[in-house]
Amino acid sequence: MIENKNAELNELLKNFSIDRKTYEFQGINQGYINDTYLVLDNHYPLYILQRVNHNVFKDVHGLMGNIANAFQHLQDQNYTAIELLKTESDNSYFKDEKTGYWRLMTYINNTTAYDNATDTDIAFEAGRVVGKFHQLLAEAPLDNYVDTIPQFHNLPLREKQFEESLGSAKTEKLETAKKAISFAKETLEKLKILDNSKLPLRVCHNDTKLNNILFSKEDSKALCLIDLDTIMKGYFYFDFGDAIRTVANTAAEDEQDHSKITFERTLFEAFIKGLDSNGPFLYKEEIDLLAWGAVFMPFIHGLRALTDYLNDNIYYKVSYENQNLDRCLSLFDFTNKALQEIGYMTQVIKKGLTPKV
Ligand code: GN1
Ligand code: MG
Repeated sequence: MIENKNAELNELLKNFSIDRKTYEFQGINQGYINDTYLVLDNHYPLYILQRVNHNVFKDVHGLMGNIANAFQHLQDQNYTAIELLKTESDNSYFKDEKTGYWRLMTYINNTTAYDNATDTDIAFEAGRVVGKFHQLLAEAPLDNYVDTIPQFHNLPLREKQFEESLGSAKTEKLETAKKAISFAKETLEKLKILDNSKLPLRVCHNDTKLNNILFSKEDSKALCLIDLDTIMKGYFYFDFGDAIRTVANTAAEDEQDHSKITFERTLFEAFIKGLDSNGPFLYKEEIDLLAWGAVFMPFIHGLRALTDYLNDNIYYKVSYENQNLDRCLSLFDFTNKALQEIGYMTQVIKKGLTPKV
């Protein structure tokens, strides 16, 4: 079976402009969406090969265009560039009739990613590199970016999908998820105060959880952001909140023991310092809403996980039946903890970040 898979993947690689060799492959089972393999030559890692989930990403051509556009701006001595390897016909991805869309990227050696921040240096570096990403993309023309998942972080849309799942879910599931459902309803009401109308749209990453940041094993510096499928227009608080839900929280996204879930103030403060180390790049209106991002993002992810649980796991890959519910409960617990820190976060943000004028 594995032999077959290797042969299949080697066959696929023949479509890319790289040395003709027999490569080895290691599956990377971290993501919930795409299939990812490390490509090795004689045990030495060279590339990352990915099949893009076409069920989730309808416009792969547009998605790859977004990445290529962003790469043109993500050039800086403090930001490590990733490259896309071209196909034999000079494309940035290959479409296989049977298995779908594939892309190949350079693997950056001696790097690692963290699920949680274990110390303030990691949190600082995460803040610095998320800020750098935004600073470099601040001047990028927005019209060049298509919406790879339309309304990805749009709460009214996620609310509608949640309502629909309530209508079709099995009675046992509605019962099991009772607490989560009532927290969702309450919090949806609270978040109605969020007003995006004064915020500038930016090119965002839209999936800035900590393990999408690559760190150097040599000097522990954050190098760049990976997993670029959701690069598209958005608001800065999306990227801020998605980072905070994993940087300031020391527990896993599907942690079942909620006593382990904490909002770590020292990690939050270090992240803000890291953001600020880039100099001012955010407008006052964005800074004013930032603390809510740290509530909004864990909540919207929890809501999506809950919806998928009620829909019998049709969107996320799950490793056991109730994993989506566990993710939801853990994310909602952190949402609640972040809600209690709104006043504190607002103060730290106001003191720590200088608005761009
Ligand atoms: C999904 O597969 P992965 O981990 O890159 C999801 C993100 C979530 C993440 C974890 C396109 O990303 O929004 O942050 O799971 N991506 C998509 O919850 O839905
Ligand atoms: Mg992703």
